[in-house]
Amino acid sequence: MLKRILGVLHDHDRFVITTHKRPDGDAIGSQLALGKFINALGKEVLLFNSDPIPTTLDWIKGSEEVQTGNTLENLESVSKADVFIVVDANTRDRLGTTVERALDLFTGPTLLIDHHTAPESWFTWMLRDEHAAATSELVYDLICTYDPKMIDADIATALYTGIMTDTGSFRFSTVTPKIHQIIAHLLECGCTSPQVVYGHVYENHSHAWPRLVSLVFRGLTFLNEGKVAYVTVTRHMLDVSGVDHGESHQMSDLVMSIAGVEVMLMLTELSHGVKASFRSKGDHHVDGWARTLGGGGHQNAAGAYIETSMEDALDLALNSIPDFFKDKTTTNLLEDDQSYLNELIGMKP
Ligand SMILES: [Mn+2]
Repeated sequence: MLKRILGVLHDHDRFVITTHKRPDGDAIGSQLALGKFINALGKEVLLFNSDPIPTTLDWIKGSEEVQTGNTLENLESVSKADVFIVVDANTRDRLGTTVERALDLFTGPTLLIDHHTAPESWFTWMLRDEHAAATSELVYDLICTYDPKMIDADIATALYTGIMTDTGSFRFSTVTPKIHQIIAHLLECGCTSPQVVYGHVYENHSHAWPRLVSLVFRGLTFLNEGKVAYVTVTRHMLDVSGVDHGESHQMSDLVMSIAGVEVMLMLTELSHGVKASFRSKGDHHVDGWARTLGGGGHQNAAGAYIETSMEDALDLALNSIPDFFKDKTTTNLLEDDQSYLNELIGMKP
């Protein structure tokens, strides 16, 4: 599979690489690393996104090359490209309206590199693994299959940032020995120090941030004996505190840090609807919960966009909780285990 994708890169000359709207560390990390790699192969690359890179990530080398507007120049590059590559997103509407519009001008083949479930069917080629910790892990594998020496300090830093952010700083269930081996290699390749990367991404809050935290946590609610917690971030709270909604998503880590909380829901009011963010620990599959609301994601982190008022979104989300928990608690024993238990019961005097 990796060789086949390298063949695609080898056989073409002009590439566009895009990623999802409101890009996160893995989106930008995998995009910049892949872009630099393809450049190093002597090919032309346009990095093109719907939304600008947030300040928590715009220090990564290469960020300044990412284009965001539907300018004539960008649209011309998209229409003339040989291959359109999407990283860290697998549906058209995740790309945002700017990229969606540009994609209308593109008639060539498309390549998906991603670790989310259920991709749309319009991709010509796919490098995907839903068990991968991050899209950056897949980009790492791709580059290393070509030549591990291609990983320079900039690529290493971009990939490190992607893996760090998508693993919750190396603590999610997706973290394997292989992930730590990759990280060891990235550090050997001259990756920026972990402390500096973490500082840029997570220790970068505005002075308005604690005001928002206090407003949001006043409304923190526990359900199911404290196993489920939810918070709402309203437009009003954002306005009063002066925090941009892009910064508010880190609230979910604070909620998950409360003892006993296994599942978290955060609803953030946007201009035309509500963004629902789900987080969980262990075996609670929140992607199922997100799917009932038209979204998706991973086992322990998922999201949905609900086009209603905050009140209705909260109703919809909370009404789907009981099913969600029922699904997880009524899991039947495996047939073998059940017959073993039956045997034990049969052996009772
Ligand atoms: Mn990702």
